[in-house]
Amino acid sequence: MTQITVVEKILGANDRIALENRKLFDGKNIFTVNLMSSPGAGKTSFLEKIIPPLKSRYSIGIVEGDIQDVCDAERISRFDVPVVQINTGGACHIDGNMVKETFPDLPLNTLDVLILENVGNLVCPAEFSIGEHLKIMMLSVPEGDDKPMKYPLMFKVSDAMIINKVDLLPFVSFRPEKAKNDARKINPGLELFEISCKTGDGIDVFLRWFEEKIDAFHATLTTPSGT
Ligand SMILES: Nc1nc2c(ncn2[C@@H]2O[C@H](COP(=O)(O)OP(=O)(O)OP(=O)(O)O)[C@@H](O)[C@H]2O)c(=O)[nH]1
Ligand SMILES: [Mg+2]
Repeated sequence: MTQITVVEKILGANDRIALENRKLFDGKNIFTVNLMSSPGAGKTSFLEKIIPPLKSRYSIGIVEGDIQDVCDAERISRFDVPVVQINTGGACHIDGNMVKETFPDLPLNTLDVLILENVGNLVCPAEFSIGEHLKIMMLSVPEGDDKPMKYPLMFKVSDAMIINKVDLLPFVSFRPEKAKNDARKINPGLELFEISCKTGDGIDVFLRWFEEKIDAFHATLTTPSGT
């Protein structure tokens, strides 16, 4: 019982900070995305694919979350966009407070879109909101098509599931239809995409959907009734 009380308090504190973050993002018209997956599913590779086309339309910022090291932030910095690295020092997820601590290092007054690459983990990041508008989770083909049924919370809380590394389908026994059907059983509203960061397949379809989301968000907040 004692342990359950502690967990509830931690989540409550995080929810309060996430709400403050959300108010700040809304006030500054920054569409914010939490990108989650197991380690190595291809989150940074995906960002490397989508940043160049997005950059031509929007002012983009990236927050990289890792237990340690700055190698993902270095990969992103090649694209000449603002990037901040969070090192959790052992924690398996990014929480609202860690995101808040990046604000002094981000050009918040000019950003249109902020994307946070969470720590590679299919469990803990699903439990912590950071104040984001959209949660996107990535499942890569080598991980297996049983993941939605084994790690349901991640699929339940996400707005979109991206199946990555479809170029590897001929070499592994991953059934995309099974993964998609199981994920939709958990979350009927889940948007589904299939991509390969290696070949670029499916990236354009994702970008069309994503840009609609960004534009709809900015339209809402810039109309008089939305202010
Ligand atoms: N074949 C293939 N390999 C890919 C694809 N996407 C990423 N990879 C490879 O998968 C490995 C991990 O990719 P990353 O982008 O670093 O994955 P990540 O999710 O950012 O990893 P963490 O930040 O450590 O959780 C790298 O060797 C990539 O080159 C893909 O679509 N197809
Ligand atoms: Mg990465």
